[in-house]
Amino acid sequence: MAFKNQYLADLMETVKKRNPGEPEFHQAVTEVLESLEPVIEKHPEYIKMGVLESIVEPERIIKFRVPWVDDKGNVQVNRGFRIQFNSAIGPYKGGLRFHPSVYEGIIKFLGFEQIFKNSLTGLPIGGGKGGSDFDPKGKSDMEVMRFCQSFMTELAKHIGPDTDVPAGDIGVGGREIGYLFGQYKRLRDEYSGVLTGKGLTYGGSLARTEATGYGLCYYTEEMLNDHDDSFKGKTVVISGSGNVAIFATQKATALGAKVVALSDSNGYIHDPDGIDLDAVKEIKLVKRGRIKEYVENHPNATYTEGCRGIWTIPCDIALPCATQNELDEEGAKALIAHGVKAVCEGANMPSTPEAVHAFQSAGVLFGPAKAANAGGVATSALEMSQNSMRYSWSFEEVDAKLHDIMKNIYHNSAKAAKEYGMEGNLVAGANIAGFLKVANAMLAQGVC
Ligand code: NDP
Ligand code: 2IT
Repeated sequence: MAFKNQYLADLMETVKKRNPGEPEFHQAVTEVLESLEPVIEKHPEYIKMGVLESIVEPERIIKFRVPWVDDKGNVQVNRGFRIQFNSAIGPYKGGLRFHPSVYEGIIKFLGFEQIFKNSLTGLPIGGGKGGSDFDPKGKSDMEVMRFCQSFMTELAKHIGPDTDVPAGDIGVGGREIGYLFGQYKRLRDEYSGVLTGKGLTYGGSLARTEATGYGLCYYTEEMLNDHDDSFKGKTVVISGSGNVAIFATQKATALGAKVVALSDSNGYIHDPDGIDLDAVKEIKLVKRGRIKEYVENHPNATYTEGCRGIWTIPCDIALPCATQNELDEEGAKALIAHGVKAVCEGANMPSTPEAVHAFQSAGVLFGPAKAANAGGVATSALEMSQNSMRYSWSFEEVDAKLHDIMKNIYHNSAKAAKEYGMEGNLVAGANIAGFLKVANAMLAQGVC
C-alpha cells in the first residue's frame, strides 16, 4: 500500500535506508505509519517536533557476544541483543527471544511493536526487546543455564527495575527466567523486580504464565460480544503449542469453544474431538517433546507435516500463536472460504499485510497483535507493581485486572478507529490509541 502523505512516504524511505536488510522491521513500521496518516493531518505538532522521526529510531541498541561452554567442553559463541526503543511512558519493557532466527531486524520489529502495545495496556511501561540466536531446543538444562548466565553477565550492565525489565518470549520461559534472575542477583547483590515471568517462590506473579493466552481470549470475547457473538459453541484453530497457544486453548475451552488444532514448527495436529490439553501440556511443557507425539494416544487425531496447512482446517475463530508471518494470503483465503468469523493474533505480527487486508476486505473481525496479545506484558507490569510493594495479589485479583485491561484495550482501540474515520478497523485503532499516549509524553518531555 502506498502512502498518500508525502511526509510519511519520505520517512518510510529513510527507515528502509537506515535499517537495510530488516524486512520485518520495515513491515511493522509501514503498518503503524499507514494508520497515523489522519493523526498527523490533525496534529501537525507531531511533525514539527520530530516525534515520528524519533519514534522509529531506538533510543539505544546493545549488541554483545555470548560465549558459553557446552556439555562436551566446547566453547560456543552466540550473539545477544537488547533494543531499548522508547522510554517516554516508563522503563523499557519487553521480552527476550531465544531462537536461531533472531537477528537485529527481528528484535527491532518486536521492540517497535512493544512501544504501542505497552501504551495500550494503560500501564507505565516503555518499549524494548532482546534476545539471542541461541537455540534452546535439544540443549541440556545445564547448557541452558550456562548460556543464560553468560547472557546476563553482559545484559546486567544495561537493565534494572527502574531502567529496563526483560521477560520471556519464544524460547524463554520459567526455566530461563530463573537462571537469568539468579545471575543478575549474584552480579548486582540486589533482589529486585528486574525480570518478570519469575517463579512464584521468588517474586513471580500469579497468572503471569497464563496471561497472554487468557488475555487473548478476553480480548476476542469482548470483540465478539460487541458484535452480539461469543466463543460459545465455536470451533477454534490455534497455531503454536507454546506458552501462548496452550493457555489460549485453556481459556477458549473454558469459554465454551472447541479447539481442534495446534502446531509446532514441524507440523500440526487436528483433533475433531477437541484438543486434550493435559496431553499437550505433558508433551510440550514437561517432556519438551514434539506435537506429533499427540496422535500416538489420540486415535481420532491426525498429524500433518508442515505448518501452513493448519489454516485449511474449517473453523469459526483462528488464533495464530506461533510466530511472525505464519499466516499468509493463501492461509487467509482458506480461512475466509471456510467462513471464519474472527481472527485474533496471539503471536507478534503473525499475519502478513496481504492476509490482514484479505480479512478486513472480507469483513472478518480482526484483532491485531499489539492489542490482542498485550495481556502478557500487562500482567508483567502487574508483577512489577507487586515487586515494588513487596506484596502479592491472589490469582483472582490479577486475573480480574487482566480481564479489565483487555476489555479496555478493545474499546479504546475501537473508539480511536471511529474518531479518526476508520470505524471497525482495529489495526488502525490500536496503532492510533497506542501512539497518542507515547507521542504526547514525548512532546511534554521535549526534544531529547
Ligand atoms: P514458546 O517458545 O512458548 O512457543 C512458541 C511456539 O511457536 C512453539 O510451538 C514453536 O514451535 C512455535 N514456533 C516458534 N517459531 C516458529 C517458527 N519459526 N515456525 C513455526 N512455529 C514456530 O513462545 P510463546 O508461546 O511465548 O510465544 C509465541 C508467540 O507469542 C510469539 O510470537 C511471541 O512473540 C508472542 N507473545 C508471547 C508473549 C508471552 O508472554 N510469552 C506475550 C505476547 C506475545 P517449536 O516448539 O517447534 O519451536
Ligand atoms: O511480546 C510480548 O509482549 C512479550 N513477549 C511479553 C513481554 C513482557 O515483558 O512480559
